[in-house]
Amino acid sequence: MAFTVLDGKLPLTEKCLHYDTANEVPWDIQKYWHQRYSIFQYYDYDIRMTDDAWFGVTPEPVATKIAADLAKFSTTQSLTKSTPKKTTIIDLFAGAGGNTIAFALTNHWTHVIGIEKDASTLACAQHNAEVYGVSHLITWVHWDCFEFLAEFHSGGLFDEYAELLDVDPKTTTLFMSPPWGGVSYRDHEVFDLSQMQPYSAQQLHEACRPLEHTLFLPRSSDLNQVAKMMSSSATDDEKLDVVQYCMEGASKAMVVYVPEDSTSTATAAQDDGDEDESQRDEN
Ligand code: MGP
Repeated sequence: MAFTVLDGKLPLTEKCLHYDTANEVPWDIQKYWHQRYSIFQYYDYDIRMTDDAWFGVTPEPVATKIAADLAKFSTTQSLTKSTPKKTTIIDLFAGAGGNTIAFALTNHWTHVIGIEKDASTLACAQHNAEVYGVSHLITWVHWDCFEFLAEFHSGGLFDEYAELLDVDPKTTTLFMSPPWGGVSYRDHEVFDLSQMQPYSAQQLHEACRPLEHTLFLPRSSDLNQVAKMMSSSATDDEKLDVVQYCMEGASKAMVVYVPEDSTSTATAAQDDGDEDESQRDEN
């Protein structure tokens, strides 16, 4: 697949849909369509989604809270330790744009980059960013994020796109909201992260290392696996921030904030009583 930093908009395709009424909506998306204003509050302003994107898009209140938390982390350096402050954020699975738009809306980042390999989904994201008035703040890359990361780590990527993609890995934080392999995670009390499809959590983590990165995972993900997986990304006396993001009293996802570096053993901490630190109810 060719690497393209977009200087303009991809055309909307027949897959970039906006459903006005319930009877237009495929049965397996009905539940999400009924939550459409929690997903995008400006849904009625012609928000576009592919049918696949409905399953994985981050609801706006959650995306907004994560964006605020990442902006805060980048200034307090609780995530970045003594490494340079982060000024660029890359959303590696941009999807229909929920998280990327939220990052842009913070007005915190010098660069917000959204990567998406499916052209129709990316066209939706670009269109949705226009609806939210932030398209001028986002650089879109039409590419596979693993290929992007391999090039990014090697440092050789950007000559061709120096103007559009002027970013330094040292001041970049990565965000991944990957596909989880459908909704079967709900069948398990504790979700085995090695079973995530098509990419295991370990594979995602390895692709991002050694850069600071954030993983958006199923709410029931196995914390022991998280701790083990991250054992080389934090020192013994550090704790990882692992946050349950909630709406209407129920968790939507578990988010793991992984610091830069890869040295010794980490402790995955999930405080269950402290509103500020772990259990955040968005509504
Ligand atoms: P859900 O699995 O439909 O559970 O999505 P929900 O809404 O609690 O439904 P219920 O039937 O359990 O009440 C929960 C959230 O998980 C969604 O809002 C998405 O943000 C996120 N999500 C779900 N899936 C299947 C994916 C996925 O494949 N990838 C990503 N990144 N997020 C997902």
